[in-house]
Amino acid sequence: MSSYESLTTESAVSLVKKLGLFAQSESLSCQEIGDGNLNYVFHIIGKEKSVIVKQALPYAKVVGESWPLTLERADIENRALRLQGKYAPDYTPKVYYSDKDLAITIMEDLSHLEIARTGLINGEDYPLIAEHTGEFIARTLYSTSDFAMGPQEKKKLQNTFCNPELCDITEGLVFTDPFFDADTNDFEEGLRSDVEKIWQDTALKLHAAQLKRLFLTSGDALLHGDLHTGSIFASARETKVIDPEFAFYGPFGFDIAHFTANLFMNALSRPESRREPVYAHIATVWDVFNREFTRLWKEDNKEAFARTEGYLKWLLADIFEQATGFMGLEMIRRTIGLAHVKDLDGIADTETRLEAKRRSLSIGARFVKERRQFSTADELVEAFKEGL
Ligand code: SR1
Ligand code: MG
Repeated sequence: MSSYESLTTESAVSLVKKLGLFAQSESLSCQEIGDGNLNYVFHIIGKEKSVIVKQALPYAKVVGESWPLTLERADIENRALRLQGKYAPDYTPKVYYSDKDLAITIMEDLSHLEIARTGLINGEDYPLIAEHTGEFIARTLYSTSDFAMGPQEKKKLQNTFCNPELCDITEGLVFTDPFFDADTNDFEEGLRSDVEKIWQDTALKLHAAQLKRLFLTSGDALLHGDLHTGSIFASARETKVIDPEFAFYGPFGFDIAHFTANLFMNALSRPESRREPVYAHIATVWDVFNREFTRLWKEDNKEAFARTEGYLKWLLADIFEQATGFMGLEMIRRTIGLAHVKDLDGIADTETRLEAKRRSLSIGARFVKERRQFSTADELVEAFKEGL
């Protein structure tokens, strides 16, 4: 029988003391600081150290108890963090303790950093964020792929990261619902005619269906699964990727697509004169991803065809094409689906906000439909500028 009960600030403090992370006599401060959609996050501070206690709730916090959700995701997150910590230690928070029954992970306190989405909205540029995130994605993906592990070991690991309920959220909220008059959709009335055009755009729906199939069936590597700018803590020098509860074996292009889509949506929220650093991040993350993936491919590869001329070049081009499509879908769903982004929702002036959301929809749709016609990040940035 499971011993799950949801933590309070008091029971979170008792737990960290019982685990010996702090002395029984120490006076600790504890605050629930979770502002995500799904979990409680307790920040516990002592005299000399501090920790984060993250607990999954048996339902989606963003909707309430009417949307039950598996607690298994805490175990997925904890195991994904440990693997990401193995392959990309500089960019992953340290895990101190986890408990499957209580659905908790106790980890490094990153409160000296800031959630990148918040910082980017407030005009921070984080000069190293794209380089670090590109390395994180290339290393975690390559290291869990057939190329690095060999098919047998990879399949064994893949079996332990099935994550059907969280994948179902993505399949619904990202790939399906925005293209139909679904109850989960949430958009401003001023966008209704734009949204109805999307629902009637058969060509766009066919592309969405093709990309959804890729997400459903491609098990290339262990993805983070939700790598938007709210899943990154950053400063001018450091980057840490958090919250891999959506981790599962999926297509290589998915994580980089969500990172770049959220950068483009941040660019939409900035005045034109402040957009260049964001465009530079999009070029850098692709450069670094390609460079690092190539380095790992050449250094350690179990695939017999690894040195076959043209294979790596074809694979990187294929990843770019699928990522361009996934990026467009993320730009569409964050505008009209259930889960929005503060970058766009936070634009105070109604007409400016609606215009930015219309741009996110039209540019997103172009990325989805024309994904085969782009081959470099600079071309994506050019297309984005044309769409403004
Ligand atoms: C009910 S969860 C809504 C969204 O929040 C997560 O961060 C994922 O992006 C998901 O789609
Ligand atoms: Mg999250």
